[in-house]
Amino acid sequence: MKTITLTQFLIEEQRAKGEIKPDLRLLLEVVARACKRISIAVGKGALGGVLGDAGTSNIQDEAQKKLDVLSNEILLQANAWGGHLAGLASEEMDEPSAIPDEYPKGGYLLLFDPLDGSSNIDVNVSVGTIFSVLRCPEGVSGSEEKAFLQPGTTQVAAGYAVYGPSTMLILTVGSGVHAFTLDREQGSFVLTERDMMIPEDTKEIAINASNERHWEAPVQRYVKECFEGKEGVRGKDFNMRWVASMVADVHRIVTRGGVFMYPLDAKTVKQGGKLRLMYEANPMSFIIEQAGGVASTGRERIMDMQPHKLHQRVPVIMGSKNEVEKVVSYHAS
Ligand code: AHM
Ligand code: MG
Repeated sequence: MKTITLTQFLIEEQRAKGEIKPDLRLLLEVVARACKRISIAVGKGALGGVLGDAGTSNIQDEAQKKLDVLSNEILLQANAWGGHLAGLASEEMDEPSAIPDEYPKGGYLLLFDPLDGSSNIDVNVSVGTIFSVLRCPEGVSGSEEKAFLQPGTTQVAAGYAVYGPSTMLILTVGSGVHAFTLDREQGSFVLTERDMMIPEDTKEIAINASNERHWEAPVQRYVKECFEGKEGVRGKDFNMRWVASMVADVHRIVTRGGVFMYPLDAKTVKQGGKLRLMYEANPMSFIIEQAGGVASTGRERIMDMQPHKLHQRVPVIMGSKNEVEKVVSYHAS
């Protein structure tokens, strides 16, 4: 098989479609390099002394793991000097981070969840990095929150790295979704699947079912009907999977179909949902839509939402087209 590395893929895409200019290519390569470093740190586990709590908490009052803090540092350091960014924002930082004065600034904004699913770190279950790339609006500094408050439809690129049995990078620049697998011996990401497509139908749902009593009626109805299986109105058996790492659950769905739901519930209604719009829901929605799926809050397309704050939360229902549309139709009725 002919090996196509991430660099070669990005250059060839630019030649063919003109979408990946050198500064965007640099950005994506730098993010990929940072993900390699995070993959190495995650892979060392207890041997690297990186497991356990950092003893600090983030703006959402969640206890930070040592690897949350380390992954954030790796992404910040990697992206500081290249001259491609105007600013960065992260789940683990209260405010956007400016590019240090000694380095030139570029036209892009990078948002990330440095280590998603971090409750899984200490039990050796897959975690990941999620990222979203925006353009910095004219006349606004990339260290200001307002620069980042753009709907998901304006994303230039998005992706995630999943640190599982193998490390993979899944990427879109708005023309399909492509998968790269880390060749650990060579140290490079190699293209392993082009144009991933999510099947429109599925028999697999992903939801934290312990919240059932807190969900809204449309989600309760949908999940109940799935669980009734062959004997119920759906007339087929459904399977359920919940890793509690959005990256791992979404990766399964991008690979073989399914529906991922972290819907609005009575516990999170005040804050608008559990997952974060800017660096979790939007980039994952971009990937899902580019792979032929649908991503909704139940009431509107996630990527159409006009954000009003950086750490905004949002209900998330995404994955196989026909199933997500069914959940949305239950909300409408
Ligand atoms: P994190 O970014 O702090 O890790 O939180 C987000 C994670 C998602 O990866 C996952 O889908 C969800 O939280 C799991 O939540 P729960 O523990 O309520 O099932
Ligand atoms: Mg997360």
